[in-house]
Amino acid sequence: MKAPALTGMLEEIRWGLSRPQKELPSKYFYDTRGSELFEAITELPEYYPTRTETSLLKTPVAGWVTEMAPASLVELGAGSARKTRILLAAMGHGISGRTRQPTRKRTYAPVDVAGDFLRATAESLKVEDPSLDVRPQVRDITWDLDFVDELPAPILFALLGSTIGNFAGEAAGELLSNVRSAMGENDLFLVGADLRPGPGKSIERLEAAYNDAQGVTADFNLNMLRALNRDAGTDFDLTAFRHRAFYDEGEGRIEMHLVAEADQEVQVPGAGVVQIREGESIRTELSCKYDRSVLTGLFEAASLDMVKWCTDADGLYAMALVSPM
Ligand code: SAH
Ligand code: AVI
Repeated sequence: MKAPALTGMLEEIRWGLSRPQKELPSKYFYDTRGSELFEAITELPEYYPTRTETSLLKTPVAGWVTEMAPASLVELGAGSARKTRILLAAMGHGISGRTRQPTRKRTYAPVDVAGDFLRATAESLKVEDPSLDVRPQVRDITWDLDFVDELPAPILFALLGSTIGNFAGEAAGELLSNVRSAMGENDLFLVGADLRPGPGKSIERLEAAYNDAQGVTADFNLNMLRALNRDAGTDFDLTAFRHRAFYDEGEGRIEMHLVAEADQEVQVPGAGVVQIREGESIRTELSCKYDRSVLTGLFEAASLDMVKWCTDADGLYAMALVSPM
């Protein structure tokens, strides 16, 4: 198992660093330290998406879920599954009054590339609720989701935290189509999405969420180089790069980069030395922002129909529930 994974990783790194705009896949942020840094980001005053999504999950999304009464929840890119507790509780209604125990058997299949972090998440959920059947899947969410055939139906699929935004252009469509292929006719899919600037959301507020005053996002960004040095055998000098994040209004997305502060030579196993000039950057993440019509178009292209939609009062963030067409 290990060798093909490393080969795939090195191929992605070599390909990304050979592009005119050097890039690295954002999934490599999430080793255990990266997953912990992301958790710290979600608590920053500037990072509004997690707080806003939590509030929308409580109202109205929990009501949608209770109405659907899914038997299983498949969460793509689950991370710590902190907000997921709201969905699991909504799946358990009715709760039997005396014992407060959920009356229905529920299965939860969190999917994530961050294996150790995912297993820890699964363990703590089992301790919190021994009646929950937890089946963690350590895998890339763009791979075939055939494991869902084993799960009790109907299934609610969920992609929270605006993780859809980290799949830009065709990749977003491919991810949605991948989920669509795994869905049965009574299944539903819940997607959280960060919105584009508007009357209640300035570009400054959006950019601040990726340039926090404490520098946690900068550490998260640089941590990718540490993870690659350890797991892929590269020798990036972490002290020679600085964090940069900005909103591209034309593309409707945040871009995160690591900018070289001096000329660099980086060893990439199998590709020799990669030269990076002073001032040149490696793009480590795209975080696409949406509006209702762009999202509807993406869903329709994947044969998904939007059945519910909500945003907070300021128009920061949206949740969409979609069904197979
Ligand atoms: N859903 C959580 C975590 C979001 S962070 C929340 O809303 O707060 C994004 C998560 O997706 C991380 O846990 C990361 O490890 C995972 N992830 C990113 N790319 C992935 C991929 N291609 N396949 C599987 N998991 C991925
Ligand atoms: C997980 N993902 C949706 C986050 C985002 O906002 O794009 C990752 C992140 N990058 C920087 N801060 C948070």
